Amino acid sequence: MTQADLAPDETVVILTPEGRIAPSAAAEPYLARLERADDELWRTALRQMTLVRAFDRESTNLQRQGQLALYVPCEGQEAAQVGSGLATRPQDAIFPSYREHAVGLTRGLDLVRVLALLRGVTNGGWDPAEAGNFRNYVLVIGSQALHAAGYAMGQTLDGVVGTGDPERDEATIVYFGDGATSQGDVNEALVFARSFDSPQVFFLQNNHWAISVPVRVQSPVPLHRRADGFGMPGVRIDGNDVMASWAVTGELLDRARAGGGPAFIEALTYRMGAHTTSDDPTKYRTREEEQYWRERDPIERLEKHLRARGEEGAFFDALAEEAADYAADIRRRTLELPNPDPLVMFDHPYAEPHAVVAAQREAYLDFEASFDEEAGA
Ligand SMILES: Cc1ncc(C[n+]2csc(CCOP(=O)(O)OP(=O)(O)O)c2C)c(N)n1
Ligand SMILES: [Mg+2]
Repeated sequence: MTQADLAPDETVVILTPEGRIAPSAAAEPYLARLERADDELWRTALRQMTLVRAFDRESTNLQRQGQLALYVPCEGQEAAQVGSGLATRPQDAIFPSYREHAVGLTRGLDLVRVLALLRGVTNGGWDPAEAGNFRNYVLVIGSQALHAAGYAMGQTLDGVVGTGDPERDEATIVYFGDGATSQGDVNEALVFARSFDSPQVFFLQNNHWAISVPVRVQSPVPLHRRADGFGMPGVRIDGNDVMASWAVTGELLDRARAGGGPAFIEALTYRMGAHTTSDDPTKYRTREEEQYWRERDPIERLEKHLRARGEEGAFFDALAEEAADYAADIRRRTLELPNPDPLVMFDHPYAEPHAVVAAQREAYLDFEASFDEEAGA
């Protein structure tokens, strides 16, 4: 990864790493939208990014302390996620993979539900209807792209696309990673979306790694250019620039809601931490690369911008305090999550009784009973 990858002619950059508004040539079509944003929006964005980072670090600690089976960090990707999340409208449908905690926050998801999932005390995690239509996480790489494609086709069939009523028109946004672009599901979803001109935005977070496989192995060409082959616009953004993420996603979601069809966004970003808490990135990547991205931190650049705009220190102090309280509250509520009755896991795989599940349930009961026998012996 070099600066050349952020070539201004191909990448939408609005807020530089130094916190200055200096739009690249590719940003030109999105600048009118930027006029609609005010400092209040950017304060909201900074607040959400800061809360998620505190959540991320607290959750990593919880996993290390044996309180979670696994944690999937999103540190470094907050701008891509918060910017695009804030660009959605309440009626839109959001299909995440498993790292989109910050998008969830923008939609009103209580992030304790993510930790309930990773603590293994819930099967699905949350009810999307109560979480801003933020759908459930999936671990099968790329599968959500097809779920989203089907949902978006349904939005067209429901007649909620291109009605001209901005409160009514809907779109779907699906998040996936650079590794997922090699999956059949993602490619099939792109074909379907364009064939049916569904109201769907494909949001790729290119965090440069699929566990230990670098993105250059997934694709010899910049991934946003693949959109051309599917017949839809492909826009690359500086994914650590919350303004670029917000403006481009907003523009392409508007287009989709109006009946203009699907579009593809490649957000260039970086997974600062491990793939998950089961991974050790020191085995496959260099300190220099990590340092390069540390210097492009999405939160720091927005903070610099707001300070330059005259935001007082008291705002940042209050935010730091709020983030610490938020993390402490997440910890407390995670430790209080009730353990479900283990037999519940056999209740829902099928609507009707099923012989294999019944046998597994019996085997589990025998297993449990064996502890009583041991204790009695
Ligand atoms: C179908 C499938 N194949 C393999 C895996 C194992 N796996 C889990 S995460 C991952 C890498 C995904 O990388 P990417 O799409 O770039 O997403 P990121 O984790 O970087 O956000 C793989 C191969 C899986 N979960 N599902
Ligand atoms: Mg990746």
